[in-house]
Amino acid sequence: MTRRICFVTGNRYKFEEVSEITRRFNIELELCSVPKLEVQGESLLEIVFKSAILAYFFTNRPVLVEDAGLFIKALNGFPGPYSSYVYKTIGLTGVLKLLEKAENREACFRSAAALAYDRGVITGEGEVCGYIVETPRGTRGFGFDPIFTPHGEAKTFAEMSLEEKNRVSHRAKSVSLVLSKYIEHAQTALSNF
Ligand code: ITT
Repeated sequence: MTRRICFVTGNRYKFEEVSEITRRFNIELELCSVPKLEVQGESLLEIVFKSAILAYFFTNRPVLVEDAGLFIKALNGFPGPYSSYVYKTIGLTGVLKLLEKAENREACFRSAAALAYDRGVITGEGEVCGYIVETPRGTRGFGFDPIFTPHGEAKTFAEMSLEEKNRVSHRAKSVSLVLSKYIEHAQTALSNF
């Protein structure tokens, strides 16, 4: 049985990445036609949890929300929850400038995902750590992809195919966790029927 869920995002690259993951679970992903309401919160998890409930209120169908950020060690975790704003304002060049004198270039992408449906909200988190390269490389993906290389890899995210990025990414981890719990819950519900 093919299930359908809708994904609230304004980012088409994210939609493509997440579609590739949902296909592995035999789930068809659709773009939700509701605006993404980002509630202020302490953590990514808190934000997606609240956003997913709000989205479910509007759609009344299984709805997925995901939020991510880049946390740079030498900058005490900055830009973290401000990643979108930092990307739009100082961009890759600005971030590289902030790291000019840094000896430690380690950074982690973190992601939180939440799926709201008629039985509640399922959440999951994912992380991938690596380092910020000195010069941007690659043309694929979005955001900070050209300046981030995961540990154990030679390519930046922007040099990887979508499948390669999804093998290690923060988003693939959080979304896969949520989807496996969702399938498990749905199967339990059927067997209890
Ligand atoms: P939504 O509409 O889904 O919110 P968004 O682009 O605003 O899409 P996020 O809030 O999840 O995405 O992420 C905030 C920023 O963090 C995003 O604009 C990117 O600059 C950066 N970012 C998040 N995930 C990334 C990834 O996988 N690769 C590169 N940059 C990423």
